[in-house]
Amino acid sequence: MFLDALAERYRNQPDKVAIQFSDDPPVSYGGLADTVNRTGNYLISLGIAPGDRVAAQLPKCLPFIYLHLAAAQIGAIFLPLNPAYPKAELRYFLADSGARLLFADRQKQAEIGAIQSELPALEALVFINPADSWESRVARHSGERRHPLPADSDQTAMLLYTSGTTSRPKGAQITHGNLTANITALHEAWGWRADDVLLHALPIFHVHGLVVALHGALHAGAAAVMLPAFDAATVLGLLCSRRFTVFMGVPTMHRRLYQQAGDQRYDLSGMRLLTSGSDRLPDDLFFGYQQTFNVTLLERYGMTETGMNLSNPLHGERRVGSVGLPLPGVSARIVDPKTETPLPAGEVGELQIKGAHVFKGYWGQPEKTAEAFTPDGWLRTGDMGAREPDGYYTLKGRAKDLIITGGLNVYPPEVELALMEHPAVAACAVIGCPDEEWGEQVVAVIIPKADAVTNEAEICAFCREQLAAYKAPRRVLFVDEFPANALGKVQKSKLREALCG
Ligand code: MCA
Repeated sequence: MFLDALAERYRNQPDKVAIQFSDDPPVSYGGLADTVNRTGNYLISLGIAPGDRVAAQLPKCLPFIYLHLAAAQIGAIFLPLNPAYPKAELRYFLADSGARLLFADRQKQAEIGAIQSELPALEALVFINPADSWESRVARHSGERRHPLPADSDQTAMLLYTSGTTSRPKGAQITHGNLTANITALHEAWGWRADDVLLHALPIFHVHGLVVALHGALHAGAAAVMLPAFDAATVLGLLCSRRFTVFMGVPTMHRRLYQQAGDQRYDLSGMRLLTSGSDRLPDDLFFGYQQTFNVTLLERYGMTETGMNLSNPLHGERRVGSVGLPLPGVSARIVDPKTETPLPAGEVGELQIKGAHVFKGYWGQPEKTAEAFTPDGWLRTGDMGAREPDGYYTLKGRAKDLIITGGLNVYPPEVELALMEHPAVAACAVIGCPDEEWGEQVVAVIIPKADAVTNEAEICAFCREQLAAYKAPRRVLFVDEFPANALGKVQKSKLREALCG
């Protein structure tokens, strides 16, 4: 399993650099092992047992990584939470998961300090200053691992919240076996090497940054240089430094790097691997990278519930507009959305996935889990696509109501639920409007109540109290009625045509 492979790296290359945050001294594989073991013993001293949920709402920092690896190592379930989640969302995730422990940024103490009294399962809320030395916090605990690593591949290692057509997010249970299958497939497909140096500019509260990027590097025994956040000028400068071999980003990041380059030409061909994912890579950006940076981006496709499924090849044709071929161990098919019968090459249908990397199910929601799979075990991705005769897949939109903005999924039902809490809103529909930088922007279309007095700024501010800022509408449009079909269902495609401009 992935933790056994990591333990091998700890033993075989203790002095090699594993992780380095730009402002901190580097952490070696031996140092990582010691601090993760101490953190695991620290969590046990706080009463954490296998199966318990340990949540962390922290900025991108070493304590977050130590807690993640330590929780997995002692058989607990790690719940990474976006620092942008306001108290309302945090309360939901903690209640739904039954988290026993939450590590949070001390800067949020005023905002969320009282939350513990509202959550009976939350036995401890530990505020930390991410800049403080975590090593000194756990120093009094043994640096020896006193417990065997989890051996049950079906044991849940992480809970990652994601939504779907329903309104509230669901906790996707990612198991030790899922992580192992995913990371070993990517290790093989992307040719990870111990002498790779990853430039890591992604958030680490999602699969992309935490698993595909960071686990990818650690599994290979490589080095991960962590930037606290993405900044185009900084990243472009570092990519040109020839210190790095791997970089992963979402299209919004790649767009900014491309814009940062302007009319200048750069040669990034020394980079071994540059990937794009979490949203569709626009064709102009694919070709723009070839002209401006002398590299061809490798586009891949994944989901929170599966990690990576399809990828353009490391060696071989990287096809513009395609998400490539099934990764090792992944089965993919295109089916008729109504009959679920497999479709021949070239025909558009729903993409379905099978493999050891596919998640266990949604936490506490057996019925939603059952809905996610066909009777014979294929995962319904909710993404529409087609398979070319030579096996390459292209995505053709979504069967589900979903907006992807800056590489983050926003589910309109979740935003609509928040909007309906506003006293001036009689009805609402949330749509995604195309945006060159973000891919899509969240737009709310509202039918106000009779004689209600409100405006766009007030509605946006209201949403930002309920939801993470990236989910809040960027624009609010007021209408008298919605286009509806014969069943009275709002036709969002007509709203997009009429209002997205
Ligand atoms: C930040 N803002 C956003 C987003 N991010 N608005 C819409 N969509 C976003 N994604 C807003 C903030 O709320 C803020 O608004 C303003 O932009 C500036 O905030 P800042 O944090 O400075 O934003 P940024 O630095 O410009 O962020 C852009 C970004 C970020 C770096 C592209 O969005 C990002 O890191 N995206 C990657 C997300 C990711 O890791 N996705 C993987 C999911 P205001 O000023 O009004 O407060 S996993 C997945 O999708 C699957 C598994 C897969 O295939 O990978």
